[in-house]
Amino acid sequence: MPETPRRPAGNLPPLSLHIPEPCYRPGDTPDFSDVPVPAVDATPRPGEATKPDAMRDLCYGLVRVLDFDGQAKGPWDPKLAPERLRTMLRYMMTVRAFDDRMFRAQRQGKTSFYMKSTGEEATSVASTMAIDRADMVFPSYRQQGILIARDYPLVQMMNQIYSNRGDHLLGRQLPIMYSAPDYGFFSVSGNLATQYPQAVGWAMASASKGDSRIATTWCGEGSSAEGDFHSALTFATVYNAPVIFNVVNNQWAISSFSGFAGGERTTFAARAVGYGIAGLRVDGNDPLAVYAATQWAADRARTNNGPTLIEHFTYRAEGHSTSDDPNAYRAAQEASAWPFGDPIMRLRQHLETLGEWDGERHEALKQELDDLIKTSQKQSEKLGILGHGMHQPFETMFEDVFEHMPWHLQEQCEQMLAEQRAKFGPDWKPE
Ligand SMILES: Cc1ncc(C[n+]2csc(CCOP(=O)(O)OP(=O)(O)O)c2C)c(N)n1
Repeated sequence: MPETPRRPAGNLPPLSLHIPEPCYRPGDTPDFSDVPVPAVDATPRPGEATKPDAMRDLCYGLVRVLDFDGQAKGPWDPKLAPERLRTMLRYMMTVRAFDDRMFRAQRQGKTSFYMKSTGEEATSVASTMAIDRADMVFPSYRQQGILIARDYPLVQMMNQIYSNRGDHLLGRQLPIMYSAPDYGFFSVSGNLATQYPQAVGWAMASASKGDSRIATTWCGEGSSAEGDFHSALTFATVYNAPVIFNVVNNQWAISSFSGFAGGERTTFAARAVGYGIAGLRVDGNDPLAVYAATQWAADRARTNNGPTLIEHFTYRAEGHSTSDDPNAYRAAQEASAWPFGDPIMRLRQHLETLGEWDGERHEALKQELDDLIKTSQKQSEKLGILGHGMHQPFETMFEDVFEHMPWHLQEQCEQMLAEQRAKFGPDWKPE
């Protein structure tokens, strides 16, 4: 066999790897002027049954509705009534007030952990308002806005955060990893992206039963590099599962910027192209755009036209969690320099532009919500906070896993009780 002629190795450059590096580090002045900001009416709205390959451009554009003067424009305007817009604003402001209060509670030592969603309130609240209450949601850990938009009791959220006597998860989940089956909210998992295949499985079951409910799921752009993300998309496209995949691209995965998940090469919405799934890229700080895109995807799923991947282009305005200090790895002014502003301020401005809101009402609502959160917190703290003894009774940690407690758990339970009696006296009894 004649050998295929090859370029002499001596003429080739040495192989090298590209190591992504964020544009700005602490001390730098961020400049986002190169982030494309398409006009509000520049992105067409295809019909909900459009084939994925006929709408690829939407993976590279940006669905927008609100311009920076607070006007709603273009084909994606969902034309919501002012009352509905005010409800959306109230939920988003509740999330922010809740986050601020619980962050402080962690700093005061009342809980071990908290995660804020500051700047991302629109992505969870507006999309929850665009689906049905009966639809099933498989969230990540930064979607407290879903529970709040489904009117989940704030005191119960706090009980979970404090792992106190009122925590119906019995202190077994990390704070903020809620589970609310009655609210169509699947248990939050600490293992990134596991909720993606679970959502697809649920959606497939819903379809195979001939039901009308759809599933939605969430992860960050960093988690889109997980294997689970990709197997979920494969199953969804193969079986045309009625599911909406939300990728919240908040630019950072703890201290890794989006480039480490592939963000330098293409958009996260474009992940959909390879799977033959519809993809939409949305301004995640524009609550009306988030609402409109979700409504589009929900209609598509409900009419058997298949799954949709929505990239919410946004910015994580604060630390990853209470265990993180973003000043160690990113420029301090990034959040304020973000070209798409703050989602709450944008909705407020829109309502004011419509003549349906004003500064006085805004301040009154803020005060009302702060009071509500404070009252809820007081109520929850009566049932205990971290380290004040009112946690779940110890022995419950051995219960509810097996129908009949196996011998080795019984043995461990007895050992624990013996240790408690040795410490507190022979009369000590579990409460
Ligand atoms: C399988 C797995 N790998 C790593 C981690 C540690 N971890 C927790 S959150 C996180 C960052 C995720 O970032 P992203 O998906 O962008 O979501 P965001 O926190 O920005 O909302 C990492 C690496 C984990 N919990 N699970």
